[in-house]
Amino acid sequence: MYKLYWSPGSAAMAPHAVLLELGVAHELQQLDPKKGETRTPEYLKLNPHARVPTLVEGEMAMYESAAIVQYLCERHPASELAPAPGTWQRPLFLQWMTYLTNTLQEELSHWWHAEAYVGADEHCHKPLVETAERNLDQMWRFIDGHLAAQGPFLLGARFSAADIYLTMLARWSRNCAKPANRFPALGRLIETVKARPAYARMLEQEGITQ
Ligand SMILES: N[C@@H](CCC(=O)N[C@@H](CS)C(=O)NCC(=O)O)C(=O)O
Repeated sequence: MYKLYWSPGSAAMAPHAVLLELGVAHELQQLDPKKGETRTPEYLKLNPHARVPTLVEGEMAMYESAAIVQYLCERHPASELAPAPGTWQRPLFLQWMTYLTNTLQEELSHWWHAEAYVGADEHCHKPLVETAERNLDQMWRFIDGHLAAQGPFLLGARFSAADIYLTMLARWSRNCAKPANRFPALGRLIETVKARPAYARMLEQEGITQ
């Protein structure tokens, strides 16, 4: 039985949606970071970074959303949420998952959490946020171009957990000057993923309407 520690709209969205896609037994434990619930001694033993998500399975506890998603796909290969090791699409799946978490997610983090990078002085936030906005625009454009040429999904005709991850990140751009869903091919992918029962259920359970 899996246990997922989460908070609404956070990086836990993708693992949460993947658990529902897989249809595996799991327990959800909601935490409120603002109330210090990610900083209790018990939770810090599971996740020393005091963040969500964390996945627990028996004695095992792991953090990092992208790693959790990849682990769950590996544990449940029959779901075909990721291409199997050794198949030709596997490297592309790994490439996209790493690009999404390492590059796109990091840039979104600059946009949302400038203070974590340049300190509390708000004068320093503007240049970082503006740069992040420009970089994000280029990244969405790049992904949109890829989907237009080789989509409809990141792996072409094949839906995968990488599309779930991308849809989670796309939501985080909703307050940017040009959000991800304004790019046509990207917008179509987002709508397709949001229409999946598991993703829709995740949004409902997290109380997310926009
Ligand atoms: N790279 C991590 C990022 C985790 C992360 O930053 N989580 C945020 C929510 S999206 C969090 O827990 N923030 C609470 C805090 O910083 O107090 C992942 O993808 O799991």
